Amino acid sequence: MQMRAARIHRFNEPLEIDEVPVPEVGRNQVLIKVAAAGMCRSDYQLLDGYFRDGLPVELPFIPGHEVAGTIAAIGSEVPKSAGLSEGDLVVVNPNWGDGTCRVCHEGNEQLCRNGQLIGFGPDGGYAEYMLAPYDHAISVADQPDARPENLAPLTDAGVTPYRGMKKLRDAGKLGAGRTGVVNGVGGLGSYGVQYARLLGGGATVVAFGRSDEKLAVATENGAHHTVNVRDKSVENVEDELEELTGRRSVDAVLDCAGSTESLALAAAVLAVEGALSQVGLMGQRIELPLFPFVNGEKSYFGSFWGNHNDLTEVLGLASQGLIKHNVVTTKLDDVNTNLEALGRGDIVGRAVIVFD
Ligand code: FEH
Ligand code: ZN
Repeated sequence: MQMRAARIHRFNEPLEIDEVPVPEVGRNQVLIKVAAAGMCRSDYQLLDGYFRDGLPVELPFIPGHEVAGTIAAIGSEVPKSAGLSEGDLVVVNPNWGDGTCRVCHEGNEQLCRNGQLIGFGPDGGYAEYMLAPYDHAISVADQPDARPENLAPLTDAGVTPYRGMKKLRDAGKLGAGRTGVVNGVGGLGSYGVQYARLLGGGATVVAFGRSDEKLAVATENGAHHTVNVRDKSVENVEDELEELTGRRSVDAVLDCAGSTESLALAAAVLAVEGALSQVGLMGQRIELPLFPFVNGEKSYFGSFWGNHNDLTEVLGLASQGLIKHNVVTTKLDDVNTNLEALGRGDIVGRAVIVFD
């Protein structure tokens, strides 16, 4: 059987929509009929060569690491105890560790140095079918009303800021009387704002962004205040913060952009004992002012994607109706137009490819 798949053949060139064989399910795998595949800025960066050294891939291959779909076939050695049946709606936990190292044993497969990330080597979800190890298919068959286009982005855009926000919460940087900023309100940040409210323990939530349209979404998602930081000096932003919150500094920042500018601003507005949790990955380097970080006992957390438990927690919140989805559906044929828009930062919310 053949399927349609958008594949990267060469860096910096449009993806090609090819007819390729549907992959055969291996003994410990499930074959998933993809219903929805989220489009991430990392896919644009994958194409432009950002990950060429860190995550070398063999071309051609199929990107797409945010996947929801139904089980089309189950491998011969998948145990009954996995509870998977053909036709079940599942999401794919996209990080496949080797299962043997310390971080895998801790449950942090996304940090495994011998691991694989779907859509960054193993073929991903920009196709009608894809394979996944059976223990990375998380059934949502108990949520029959859940829509695949809402579920798929939860596996990255949804879970990545969740893990980053948990680091701030667990470090005691949120809570009543404190201010938390979500810096960058694109695909990840629009969920980030919601977690600042859900996990913030009453913290005041401020969204920093560079587009009024995206900031309006942040307000709908629960931000108490927004600051459009485009072309503003640190002093201008501090003035606005003071007007909005009564303070010129903040206690926690979840940086969902990762650009040189976003990091510089985050570091500049961080109060004594503040913490910066970094999930965005636009730039190349982290530059933090050393003395203020040392004598103000400020913390920096790198936070990468999410583990199985983070993802099931996010799915749990979504099933209780506690997460708002900001999704723009699209079709496989429009993949290149959407990738270009992602590169320009023009997508409000998450673009998700849906299949019939
Ligand atoms: C995926 C692979 C490599 C770097 C970053 C990403 C993100 O999309 C995950 O947050
Ligand atoms: Zn991603």
